[in-house]
Amino acid sequence: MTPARIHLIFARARNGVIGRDNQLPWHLPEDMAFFKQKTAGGTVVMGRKTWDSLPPRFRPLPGRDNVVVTRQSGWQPSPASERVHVAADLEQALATAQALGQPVWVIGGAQIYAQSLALADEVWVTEIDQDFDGDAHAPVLGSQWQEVSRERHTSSNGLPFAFVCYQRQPA
Ligand code: FOL
Repeated sequence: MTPARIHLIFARARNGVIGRDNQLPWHLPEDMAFFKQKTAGGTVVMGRKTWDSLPPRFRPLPGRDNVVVTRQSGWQPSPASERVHVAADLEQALATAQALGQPVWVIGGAQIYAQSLALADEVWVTEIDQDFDGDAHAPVLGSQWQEVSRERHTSSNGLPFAFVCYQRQPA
């Protein structure tokens, strides 16, 4: 069996910010809809802080298997759910995710993105054309990453952004 492809997905401000105080710094419903549509039917892999940041009514993210990475040995998701798996590190999380046989989406946060980029095939970035204050930053995509598509939009609140797909160049 060929392992499922690993995708990263995040939204970032012009200055690289992805989060502030464990929340998204912006309100961008069009991007949330895009995130939901992209990850639907797949497996989402996230760090424990990202799990904590999800709105309780969307925890676990519905219609997707959820894998949470934490070093805390006794950690259990609340609410308990058949569709939540707990992993002790990223390697174990990706093994668990790949065994489910669906597309794998790494959904953050900053620590998990930084660790998983080297293992990813494709990265979907919502690039927001404005700087935001924050304390969590996107990983930097090196020159091996090539932009393969870009779709420009303006949100209902006037914020310009683009859905951009990057693929790793074959070595
Ligand atoms: N990727 C992108 N492109 N944008 C994001 O905002 C984003 N956020 C995270 C990871 N990757 C991202 C992590 N943070 C929800 C909330 C925060 C979050 C991820 C998801 C969430 O509530 N999602 C619901 C949709 C809610 C709605 O429709 O308003 C879901 O079902 O996916």
